[in-house]
Amino acid sequence: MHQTTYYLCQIIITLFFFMLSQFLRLSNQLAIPPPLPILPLPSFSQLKWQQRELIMFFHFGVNTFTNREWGTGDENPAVFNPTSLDADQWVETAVQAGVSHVILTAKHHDGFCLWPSNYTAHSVIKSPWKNGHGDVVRELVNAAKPRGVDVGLYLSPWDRHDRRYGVSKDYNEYYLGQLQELLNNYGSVREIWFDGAKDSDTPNMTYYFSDWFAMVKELQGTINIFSDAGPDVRWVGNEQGFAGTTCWSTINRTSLSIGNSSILDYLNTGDPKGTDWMPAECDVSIRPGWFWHKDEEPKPLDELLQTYYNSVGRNCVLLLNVPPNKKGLISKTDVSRLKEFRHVIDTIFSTNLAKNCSIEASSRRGRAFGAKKMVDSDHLWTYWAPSEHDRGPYWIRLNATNRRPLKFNVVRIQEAIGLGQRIAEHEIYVDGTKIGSGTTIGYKKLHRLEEGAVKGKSVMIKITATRAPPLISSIGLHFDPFWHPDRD
Ligand code: FUL
Repeated sequence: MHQTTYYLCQIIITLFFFMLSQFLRLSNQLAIPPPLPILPLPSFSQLKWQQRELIMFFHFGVNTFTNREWGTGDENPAVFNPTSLDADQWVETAVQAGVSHVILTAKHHDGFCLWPSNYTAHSVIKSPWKNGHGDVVRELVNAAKPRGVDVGLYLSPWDRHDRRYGVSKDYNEYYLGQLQELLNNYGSVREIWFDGAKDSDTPNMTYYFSDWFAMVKELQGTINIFSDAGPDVRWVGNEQGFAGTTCWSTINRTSLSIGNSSILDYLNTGDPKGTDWMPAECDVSIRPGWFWHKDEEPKPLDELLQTYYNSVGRNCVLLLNVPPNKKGLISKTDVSRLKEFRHVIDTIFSTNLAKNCSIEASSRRGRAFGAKKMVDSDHLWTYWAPSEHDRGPYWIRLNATNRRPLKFNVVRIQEAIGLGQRIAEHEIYVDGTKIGSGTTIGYKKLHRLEEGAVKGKSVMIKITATRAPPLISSIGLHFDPFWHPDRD
């Protein structure tokens, strides 16, 4: 062969191999895309809502001054006269409790409006507070905004004052007018609460829910509508603040209606076959009543903490009511109980023993979906995913990396719910012994271990039933010093 041709061949061959190796390197570097979602999925606003975990409710109105829970509607607006209302103090209390969203009863069943509505005189306009120039909704919004706290409003459908109640068209016009006032004039409103309560001798009323919901979505693009039947957030089915041990964020909306007591269990557990994403909100009061009463005290810390486990720890958001008192302030006892509450939650969850463990899993989808993703700081969009060939049971194992055993009494598991809720059954083993089991996980599952503190060198979570391959975004092993199972 001619020497020049020989060199040319050499160059071409070298170039070929060089390009091949570059191609292989590049194709190796390309990330494997995320797995397909399993429908239904949360909306942007539902995801944001879920991540808040804790929302604060403010029940405030004429009942605060009359010592009632349900006003009659005949109250004289003059009774509403807080001596030193300070919405800054309410919001500050919320912030210190780690809350980024508060909801106010703009109107409760008594019909008294905390804002100067144009469509009724039964409001702050007739109150001596600020000589009739006050507006509690405005004060709350003004206090919340600069602190980055979002606002929601409760507008009771049942109205015991207004004479239009019982005349469907007239009342629905009135109600829609009030919705427009609240959703047009106070900036961004993140949740609207449609309560289903009314007593049995109330006149029959057809609420035009479709009109209400359409109007709400038109006026506030990022709002979540709460009611017994959603459409964005569903009631959990009780007012003690607990979800079912099985709790799906999915449900069939067509099986739901507002004020229907036969669906309480369904609301409590959701439905793995549900075609609608509609997570549950657990409403409960820090005190026995929803409104402030001078003879009531905040509940003990233990009870609040158990409520947290039974709501946030069961894939829900806890809507904790903290009622302002007659002065228009959150009472000192409640402020300090909330501080304790936040302190214990932070104490329990600030240390995660899983972070110091080595982690293995039954398989992985690719490097971007490795087991380590379960102990990074992102609790939603980075996650472990098994290989497509893994048919389960899926498992994850945490091994202590030094000689000391792990000591914990809480196991936290979180699914990457942005791609749907998947897990239906799981088990927990320590050094080969089964120490717990459960059903759904969802955004967050907290297992407070029945036996109390457990010590071991290896913890395995086995996922035994799923709607689709599991995607786990976070795992935690925690120690809860306030958990004394023997005491109960
Ligand atoms: C219930 C109402 O009747 C209570 O007064 C309270 O507002 C609670 C949150 O919802 O249905």
